Amino acid sequence: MIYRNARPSPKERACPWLVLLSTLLAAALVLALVPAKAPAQTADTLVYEAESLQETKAATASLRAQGNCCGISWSGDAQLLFRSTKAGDTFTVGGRSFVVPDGGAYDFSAVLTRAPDYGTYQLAIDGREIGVPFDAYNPTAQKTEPLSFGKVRLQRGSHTLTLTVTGKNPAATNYYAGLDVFYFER
Ligand SMILES: [Ca+2]
Repeated sequence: MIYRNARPSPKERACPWLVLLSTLLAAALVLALVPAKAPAQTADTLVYEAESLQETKAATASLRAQGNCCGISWSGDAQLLFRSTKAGDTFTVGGRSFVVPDGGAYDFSAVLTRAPDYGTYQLAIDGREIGVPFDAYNPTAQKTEPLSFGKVRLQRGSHTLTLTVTGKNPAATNYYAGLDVFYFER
């Protein structure tokens, strides 16, 4: 009768570790490939962080990048904060920081911030209003899901984005505005 040695050979002992190692490597690869919730920059999707549109053309009140705060984690860890104090306050940004590589029709959407001291405002691209005024009031600070503002036709080259405060919700304590990130999808 032949008795097989119950102890595994060194090669056999190594196998479970190899299997474990390959499983961990595979899991790490899968995690690395899981897409983020927001659209990613591709040939057909252009992504612009609002706070990176730093070439300011005009602003009637303080305009600056604001890092994560108030329990909100923004895309790129920042938003563009406009500390407007009245209806009619406006700013325009863009130019060299808002360049579209290929002309065409794009669906424009934006992640915006709502807060107790935020007003109502209208967005415009290249001076043309897009969508309806957005009421950014909310009893607590939070960012929105990507909100659709409709289609916009963009020529290849640089563009501008304008925000104009139109008023505020009666419950809002000020006229501030906060923009996180913009998406243009063909
Ligand atoms: Ca951002």
